[in-house]
Amino acid sequence: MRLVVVSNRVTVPEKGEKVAAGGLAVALRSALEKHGGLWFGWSGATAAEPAGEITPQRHGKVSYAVIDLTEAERQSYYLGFSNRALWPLMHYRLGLTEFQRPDYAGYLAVNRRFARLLVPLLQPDDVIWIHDYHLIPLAAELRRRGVTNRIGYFHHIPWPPAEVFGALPFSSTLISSMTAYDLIGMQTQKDADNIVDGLTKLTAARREERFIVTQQRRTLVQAFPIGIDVEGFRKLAVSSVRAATQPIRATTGPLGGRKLVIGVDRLDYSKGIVQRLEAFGLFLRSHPEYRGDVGLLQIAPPSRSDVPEYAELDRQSDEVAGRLNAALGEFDWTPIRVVKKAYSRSALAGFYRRAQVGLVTPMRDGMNLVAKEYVAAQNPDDPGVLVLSRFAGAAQQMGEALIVNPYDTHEVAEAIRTALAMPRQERIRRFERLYSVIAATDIAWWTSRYLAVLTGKVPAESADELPPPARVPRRGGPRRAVAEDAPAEKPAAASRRRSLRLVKDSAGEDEAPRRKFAQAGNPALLPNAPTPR
Ligand code: ADQ
Repeated sequence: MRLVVVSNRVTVPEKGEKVAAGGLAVALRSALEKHGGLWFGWSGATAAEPAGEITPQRHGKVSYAVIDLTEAERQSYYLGFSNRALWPLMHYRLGLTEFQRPDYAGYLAVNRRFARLLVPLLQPDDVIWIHDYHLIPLAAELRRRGVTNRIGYFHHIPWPPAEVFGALPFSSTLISSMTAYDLIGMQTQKDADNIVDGLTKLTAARREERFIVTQQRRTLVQAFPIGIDVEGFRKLAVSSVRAATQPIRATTGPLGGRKLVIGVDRLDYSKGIVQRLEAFGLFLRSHPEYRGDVGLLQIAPPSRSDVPEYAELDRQSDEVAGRLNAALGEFDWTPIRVVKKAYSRSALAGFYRRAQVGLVTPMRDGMNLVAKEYVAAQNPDDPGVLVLSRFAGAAQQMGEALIVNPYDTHEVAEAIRTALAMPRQERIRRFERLYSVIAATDIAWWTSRYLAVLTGKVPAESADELPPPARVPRRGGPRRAVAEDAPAEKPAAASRRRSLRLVKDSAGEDEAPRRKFAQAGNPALLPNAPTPR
């Protein structure tokens, strides 16, 4: 079998380029390398004329076939129908859903063109795996052109109930095109139930156990919770904190010995960033004893800035952070910092490990990989606490986080306080459970499981079996935790550390070591403390 992956955006690697650790793109690339394969999609660029035909470029065992879109296609297919109609609709935000007939026509036309250009590149034993909401009708277009290969779809974002989806004009036509797939993969069981509900209510298809049945086909609908490269990300976090790279020094340096709460998201209204800033402000107002002692770092690079709702969100987050900082800040302490840039995986992993609280509070999210990255990056001996929205798909697997309703600012504010005050043993217990779940269902498990079900190697009856919990990283007690996170140091610093160790060795459990170290004046030796400049 050869694997053909189709996704909206495809990045062709530069010659000799090393692939960064982690992420969906890396996992797909390694699946393609294993089976030999083709990756097809939009280059992300625009051209004056629509592409006529494409010649794949080969990199090792993988060929890349990318096309440019015209500016009109980018506007209608990508910005219009995909991001102003489908994205808000799928995230249950009917009020933001903006439907325009010409956008829908552009969306269908691009899907038709993808199909027309892909068909000549296909071979009889190819297995085709199509990704995400930009390409829902692609399988139907391929079938119309006589393609009989196995075709699977994976939906990375939520799927709403039929009453919400049905509000979209042409919703029946769009959803019925899903029956051209052999396998529909969803992030959670709730999403799988919703699409089955939509298919049975809005089309003539009927349900038979886990299948949706039409005259042409039986389509299996199944949840496959997506994961990350947990072990790889954990190692990255350890090495990032040890190396104390520049972005980490520059961003966490000004914190001194203060605690850090972190949020990391694309700047998107589904992520609940403004509501999160308000919750942090409320936490500081309700618990003034924490003022001056803890800061929120919100990393939020802008995305889709040519969609008006995103530009407005950008303005709003600045406005709220500015207002709260002005009301609550001190001359030597800024409670909230919003940083709008993308960081390397290594720097992000270091930030997560430094943070005592990971604040992941989307209003709605397919899965949310940041929740998994935050847990993977923690120090097993002194882990931070994850505060997680119940509306993130990740909450279905990560019940040991502090689960909150992001619409309830008071609840989120109180969860921040609970997380900051949580005793070490309780933090370790929760971390170990979370880690064992995300490590068992990591990105390698996800890709191989999906492909095994799509190719029939795993029968439909066992498709929803999950692996047993994985082993958690070894703990070595507070001493090992310190050694693991201490930055590479000069001999003079090492001798200072030896004398400070006496303080640590006499310290009790829980928060005591942190306080004693801080009093001893060397925050660099604290498990999660920022490195001095
Ligand atoms: P996204 O909406 O993009 O993905 P998410 O799952 O959180 O959301 O993934 C974001 C990724 O971007 C993470 O790997 C994160 O580390 C990275 N990232 C965010 N800010 C960054 C920054 N400043 N610098 C560098 N990297 C940054 C969609 C769905 C999700 C689903 C994924 C995968 O919306 O629900 O989990 O696909 O299926």
